Amino acid sequence: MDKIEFKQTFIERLAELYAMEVSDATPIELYQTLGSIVSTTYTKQWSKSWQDYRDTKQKQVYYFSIEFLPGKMLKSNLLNMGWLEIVEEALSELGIKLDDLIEIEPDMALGNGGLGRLASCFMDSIASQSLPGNGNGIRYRYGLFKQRFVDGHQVELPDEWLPKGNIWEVRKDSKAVDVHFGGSVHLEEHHGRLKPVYHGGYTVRAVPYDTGMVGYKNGTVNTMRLWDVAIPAEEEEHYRSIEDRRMVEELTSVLYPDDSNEAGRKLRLSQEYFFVSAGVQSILRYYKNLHLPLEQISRYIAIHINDTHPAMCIAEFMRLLVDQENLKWEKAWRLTLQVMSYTNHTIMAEALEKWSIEMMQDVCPRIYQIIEEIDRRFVEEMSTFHNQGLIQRTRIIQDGQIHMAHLAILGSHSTNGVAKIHSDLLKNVILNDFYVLYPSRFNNKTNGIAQRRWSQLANPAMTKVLNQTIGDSWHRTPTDLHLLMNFTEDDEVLEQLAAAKLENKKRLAAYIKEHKGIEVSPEAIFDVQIKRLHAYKRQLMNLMHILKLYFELKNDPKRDIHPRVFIFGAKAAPSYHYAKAIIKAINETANLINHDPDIQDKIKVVFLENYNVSLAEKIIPAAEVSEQISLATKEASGTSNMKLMLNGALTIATLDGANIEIREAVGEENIVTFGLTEKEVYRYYQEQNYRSLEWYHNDPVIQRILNAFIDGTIPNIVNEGKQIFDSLIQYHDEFFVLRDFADYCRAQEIINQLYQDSRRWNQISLINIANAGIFSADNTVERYAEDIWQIRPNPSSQLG
Ligand code: DL6
Repeated sequence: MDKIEFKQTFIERLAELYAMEVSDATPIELYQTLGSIVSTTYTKQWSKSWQDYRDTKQKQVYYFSIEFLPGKMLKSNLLNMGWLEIVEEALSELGIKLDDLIEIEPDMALGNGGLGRLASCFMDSIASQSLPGNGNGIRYRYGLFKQRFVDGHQVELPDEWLPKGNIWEVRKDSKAVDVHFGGSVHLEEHHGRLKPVYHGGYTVRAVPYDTGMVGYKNGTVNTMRLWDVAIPAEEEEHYRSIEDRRMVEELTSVLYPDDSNEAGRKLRLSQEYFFVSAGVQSILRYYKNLHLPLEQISRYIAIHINDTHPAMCIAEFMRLLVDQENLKWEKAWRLTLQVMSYTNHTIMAEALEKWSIEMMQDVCPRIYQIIEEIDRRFVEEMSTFHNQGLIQRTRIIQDGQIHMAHLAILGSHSTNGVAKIHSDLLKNVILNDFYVLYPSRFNNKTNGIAQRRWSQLANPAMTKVLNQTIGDSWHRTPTDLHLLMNFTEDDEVLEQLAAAKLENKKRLAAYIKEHKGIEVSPEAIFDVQIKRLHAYKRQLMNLMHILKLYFELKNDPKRDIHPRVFIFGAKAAPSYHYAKAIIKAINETANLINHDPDIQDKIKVVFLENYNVSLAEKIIPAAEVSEQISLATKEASGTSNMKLMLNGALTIATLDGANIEIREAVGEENIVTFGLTEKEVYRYYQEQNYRSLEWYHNDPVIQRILNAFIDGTIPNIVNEGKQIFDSLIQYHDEFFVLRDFADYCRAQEIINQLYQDSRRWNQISLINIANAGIFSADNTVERYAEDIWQIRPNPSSQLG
């Protein structure tokens, strides 16, 4: 569509939808009109992609994830359709600013952080690589809470994103399936086979809402299917009371209900079974419509289990094959293993899910029976070859608990970690027993990011320089960014990139002024830590370094440091009180420092509220320092490290997660590393000889800083300050903050020095951009497609 055609279509569509002219329409009406044109256009390609997959019976992958964090989709759809520039210009000729319409779109936040954003990056790249792939998740009515700060405390407000309208989704009642919960099940002999007989319980209807995942200029549009719940008309009589109805509605009401209590945990487990059962049933229905032998299903279908939340896919698939399709257990199990694969995203014990037997029996009794049988057969089979210790450690049911990671590993053909160090830790430490049993199942797939969103969409200023310098082949082939390495000595290019960065910094400075009332200088170093608030990510260490600088400047206002703005963005889980204490401490420190005239604006601290995908898109292009400072071994991969690097930030990093691969990519002189290594951390664990108290007593700098949390230096944090102080001293500093602190300060000083030499700094920035291509999710999903899912690009896509 050219500009004139688009303008004509826009005017006509606005008239059709609202009987209005452009001059009378509100931004919402204009946004809806644009959304309608975009979605009706790609709908043709959407059904074509789907028909291609079905008619040519291509193998498809279904990516099951309890979280998806797509953010806003209008601009990325426009980019992927190749329309962005034309639409921007055409709208401007009609007196409309595209950015104003984009502001209206809700930021779709059906996820907490890394895992959900990764799922959405993968959706983009799977479509962009013309791969037949679908998402499967939950259509939560409330997204992740909206974060507000009240007196420095995090307050959570509901994120009602749907009333504003979701122009991208299509409800498909004809594709609904029923999911049964509760009651009890016993087995009865029927024609020589044991069949389950269900008593009681209740049935809900799962209704899919499909959203098109538009590939990058390749005519492919895949599907992200999110399930909502409804009461089946024929079951109405069972849901008479408001209480009963509320129980059903709650199933898809909120993301991660509070699992600090029994009711919250039960709801969470019910959510997991709900989207698993709905998704697996609809896959099987599709497959049966292909009229292929069930025995061949793994040639056509792959199911991916994203973290353990969808691990019940394994038992649900077995249930359908055995109970419904009458397959023998052994054959069904073989097929299940071939179809399923699993990604582990964390080694943090608290995130490795376990459910009590009672709760699973209560929520989905037949699934429990199947898991019990999987476990029984595993123990029986292994007893011939392996020792009891190993079997007891790896079995699924232990001490009245069902270990979901064990189910995911034993019931799938592939288990992968998300960065080299993480995958190695899984093999050699965390899941070593499983690795001993099934070495060939383990592999690594380092994470990747949707690089077009994080460069072309988020950072047009940098994109323009790159396009002028190396052409635009990197849009489709991100490793072509490497061509930029030819310009490390080219002052003009270095200065153009620096000018783009400055432009982005000015924009962020204006945003900070508008939203926080804080004046920051675009000439200062913009130092960024953006990620969930968690003790292992050590936002606290960043805060301690800020306090160190503060005290030094108070002592010696002439101390030579380049002005720096420390920018934070992070949400803490609502029941994670320690993380909330750190938020409060950062906010109070910000207040203290930002208003202290002695500091002469040499340091500023800014905690931006409500960190989400849209805010990340504002912060990342302006960042110069990327804080990736988790305790080595604890961050599975990280992905903000990749996004920030792609935008030319220098990483200050521990040797953790994908930081290690970033160091390999850019070379040691273009990243600043510090801190304990994996080996050193494990040595401390083995020898149990880390005494944080000694580090406090022996280091006056640490002492001064920690005392500030409890002696009133940082105002208004009596309880939070004590909690933080105690975590480091009384509770032994679980994440070695004090141990790594001095080395972190050394690394920070290197950054301060490097910044003095602007040419060298600009070169480092360029080298980071040039080497970011390997972290494209296009690349990552290709590896999944070849090694794990065995799916191929659609031959009839425009790129296939
Ligand atoms: O793999 C995506 C992302 C990683 O980059 C992060 O390092 C990891 O923390 C995150 N894991 C999770 C799992 N839940 N927890 N905790 O979000 O996955």
